[in-house]
Amino acid sequence: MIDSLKGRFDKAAEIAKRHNKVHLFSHYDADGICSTSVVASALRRERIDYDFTIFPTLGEEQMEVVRNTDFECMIMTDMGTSFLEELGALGKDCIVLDHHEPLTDTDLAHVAYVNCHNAGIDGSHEVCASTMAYLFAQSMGDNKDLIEIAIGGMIGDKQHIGGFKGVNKGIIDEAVFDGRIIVKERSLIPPGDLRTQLYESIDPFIKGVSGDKEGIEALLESLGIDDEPDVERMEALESRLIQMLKVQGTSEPIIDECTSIRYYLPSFGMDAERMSTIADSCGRSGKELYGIGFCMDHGNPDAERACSEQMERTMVCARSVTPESVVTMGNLQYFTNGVHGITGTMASIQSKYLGIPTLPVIGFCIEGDMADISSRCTNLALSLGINMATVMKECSRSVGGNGGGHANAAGGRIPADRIEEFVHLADRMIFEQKKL
Ligand SMILES: [Mn+2]
Repeated sequence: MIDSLKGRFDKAAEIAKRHNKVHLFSHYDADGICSTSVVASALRRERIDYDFTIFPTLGEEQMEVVRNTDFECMIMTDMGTSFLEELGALGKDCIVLDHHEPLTDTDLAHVAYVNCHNAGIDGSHEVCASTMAYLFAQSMGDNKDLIEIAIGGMIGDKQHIGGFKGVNKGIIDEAVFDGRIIVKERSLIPPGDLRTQLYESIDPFIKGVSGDKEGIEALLESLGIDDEPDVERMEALESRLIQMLKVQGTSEPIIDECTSIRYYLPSFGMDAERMSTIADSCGRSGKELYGIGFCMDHGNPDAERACSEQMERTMVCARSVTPESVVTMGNLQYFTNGVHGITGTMASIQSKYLGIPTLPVIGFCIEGDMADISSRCTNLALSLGINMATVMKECSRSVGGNGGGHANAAGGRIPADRIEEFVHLADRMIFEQKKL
């Protein structure tokens, strides 16, 4: 089915090749940073110069930045679907590679729009922006090696959970066959420096381990583990961690999802989940230059340092989410967080590991008179009929903001003084969704 998009990718590549310089716009998460890096690498090989701007979201303010940026051609990845008309109105060459649900499928004169949804392919589970960027790169030239970067976006968007599917699976299988990616055994915690992996573990978030240095030391000591544990001790550690997850109330399917196959990236010399985390942390902490450099050059010490700093901030925030700080309503849970770029991660932790699994989680981050919203819900909540993309879109609009995303992970931006009103509308809408 992806073949039906080939013409669109070829047209996009043809447009890009007409220019000496292209401006890239994308999202600050792993998928945004990795898709930008894939596109930038493909452009660099064609000797096309590039510049980039990374946004936390795409709203009116960011569109103003786009309008004021000097370029003749731009490529937007991981966003743009909700602003196609506005992009067309710029009268410049715009290429949009997105996987979010399309509000329109316009054939605008200056916009080359490629979205997997237009070929009937699910953009929540089997194609992310990095997949789209990878396919675009193949229309630009022989760029199969860029899969080592694209996989970071797939993992960042959680599309590897339960095994890669559909288009992603086809691409990953080919890369594994070609030896560009090495498949390793399943494990709960990614391979790498043990203490770092335990400390920075978000998926799974384990109380008394994640972000807890003393907890980790006590745990390792109780199992007689030092720096280089043998297989047997690693197995004992893994069983203990699973037991801890069960005690904190994490469901079996979620534990099973976390115990995923590991992909080793030879040019990075690290596990793909680790690579994804570094790209994500750099993007979210405003160090996109390091993140993109790290992806394109297959390593960067500044990016690794930025990652530890961001993970430290994330862990402090994650540990601050306590039952007392979360408001539970009949059909949702919500909290407010003061640190930018972390709310989505906190919502995800609350949804999967700490909160009530049937209730979607909404996190607000207030900045000035606006509030950024990140929402998450579990597969269990999805199975009840909940769709957070609709909730974010409709309820944000009702209070004078905008929003959208995926059924299980969506966001928005609204006036901060209308949060109360927003949560009541959302609570009502989720109740209605469950009835259908
Ligand atoms: Mn994405």
